[in-house]
Amino acid sequence: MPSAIPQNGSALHEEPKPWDPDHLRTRFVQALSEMYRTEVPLYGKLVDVVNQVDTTTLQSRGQSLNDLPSRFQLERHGAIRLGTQQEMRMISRLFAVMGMFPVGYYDLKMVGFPLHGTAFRPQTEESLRKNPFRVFTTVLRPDLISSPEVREVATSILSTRQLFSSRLIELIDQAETSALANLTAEDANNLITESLKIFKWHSRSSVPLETYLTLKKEHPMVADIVCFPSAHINHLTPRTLDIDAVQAEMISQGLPAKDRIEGPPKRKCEILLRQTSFKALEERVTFAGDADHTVDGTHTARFGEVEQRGAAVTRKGRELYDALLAKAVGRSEKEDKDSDKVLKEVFAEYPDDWEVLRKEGLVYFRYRVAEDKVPVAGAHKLEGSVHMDRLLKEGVVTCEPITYEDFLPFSAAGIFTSNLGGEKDGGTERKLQKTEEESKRSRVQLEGLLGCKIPSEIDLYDELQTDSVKECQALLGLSEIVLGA
Ligand code: OOG
Ligand code: NI
Repeated sequence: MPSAIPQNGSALHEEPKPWDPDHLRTRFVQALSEMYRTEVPLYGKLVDVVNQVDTTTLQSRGQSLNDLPSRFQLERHGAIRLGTQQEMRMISRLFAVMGMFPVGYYDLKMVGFPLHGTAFRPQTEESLRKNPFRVFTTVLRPDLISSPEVREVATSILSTRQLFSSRLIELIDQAETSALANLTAEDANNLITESLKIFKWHSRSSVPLETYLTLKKEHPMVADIVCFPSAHINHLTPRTLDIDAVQAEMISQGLPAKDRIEGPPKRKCEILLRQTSFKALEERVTFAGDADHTVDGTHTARFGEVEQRGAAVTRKGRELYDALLAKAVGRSEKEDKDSDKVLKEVFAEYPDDWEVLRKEGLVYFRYRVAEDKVPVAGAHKLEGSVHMDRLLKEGVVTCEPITYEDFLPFSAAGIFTSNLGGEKDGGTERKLQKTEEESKRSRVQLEGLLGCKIPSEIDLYDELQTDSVKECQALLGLSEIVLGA
């Protein structure tokens, strides 16, 4: 069985067109990462730690960074928090130009935040292979602001904010309506430059300190969203091969690391997503004062994160993950024991062998006809309906786990919470309650804001797996390949 570590799939391709969405996305991430490194030098240090850890990890396997697929080294995610439906609509139009579309709904109300969440990301296998960059995007839910006065203040400030320059809007309009071939390389450059303005940090708040403090008292996220002229990127997250080593290294180099790694415990067969971060910095901000005066203050929002990605799990696999996580959270609260120890104990129940995970239908796999096996399929006396297990056993087909491209709401809440400023990890209650009806209503609300349906991430993985089985079927000339029992 393969490991979750991607194999080198380098493909030679021609010079990309300036308006190719995958190419634009890659240019955008590179520019964003450079900007954020300048704004938050500690993020640059984190990237260096990740490179150092990955190099050592690869050396121990007799490999080097060049052996990783190109997507791995480009790989990042970022996060932004928006204020209004108009902002959400415009960002989804911009991200679409870069080949990123909303996937998955994250009900953050369930974990104590007045926000809807989704991830804008590429959806096709090819786009993901080129560059899987994704943006965890949240939008304020004014209906969840408990004080009517605060709600009024927040919505009125946001109603006049203009995140998108007129040049950017013009370019998005053009990209949507005209043939992309008519857009020049210079237009593409402008799109990147104008986009960066949305995500740039402003150390000058657009409101007086008093307003900031009122909003912050309601919820620190409300202040972060409402009080600034941009939707500053609040973190960027490189992917690593060994998150435990990065966590240890952050601590030994004196970075203000989060107390613990979110997600499943360390396993042989990595699943889903494990994340940690260095905590948000307290930064100097000036607030509007009387007449020409400004007032000094601080704001805590921006941090650096790191992630280790494993395999995408099926619905059954996700249910097991959620159930074990809930059990671990319950037990560590009751027993007041080291929560990582409890997590490890509880997760012993989650199979940790690729073949078992596959046979039990817990993880999604990408199936492929072994390169040298296409012409000899006949020699294997394969016809009609054949079970996948046989094809794998005879080496006619190979498989590898599909990488998880998304996020986890409970982990996200842990990341949010440790970056609110001044609180310990887990300072805000993180409940794992099942309120499916309510979540469904919230999802529909966000779909209304976006003006489109949000596909479930699990359906997309299911489709990728099914398509790969169909591809094998066609190549081998079989009428059916049976998966599962
Ligand atoms: C987003 C936090 C969630 C993740 O990786 O789970 C997140 C935010 O702080 O805005 O980025
Ligand atoms: Ni993140």
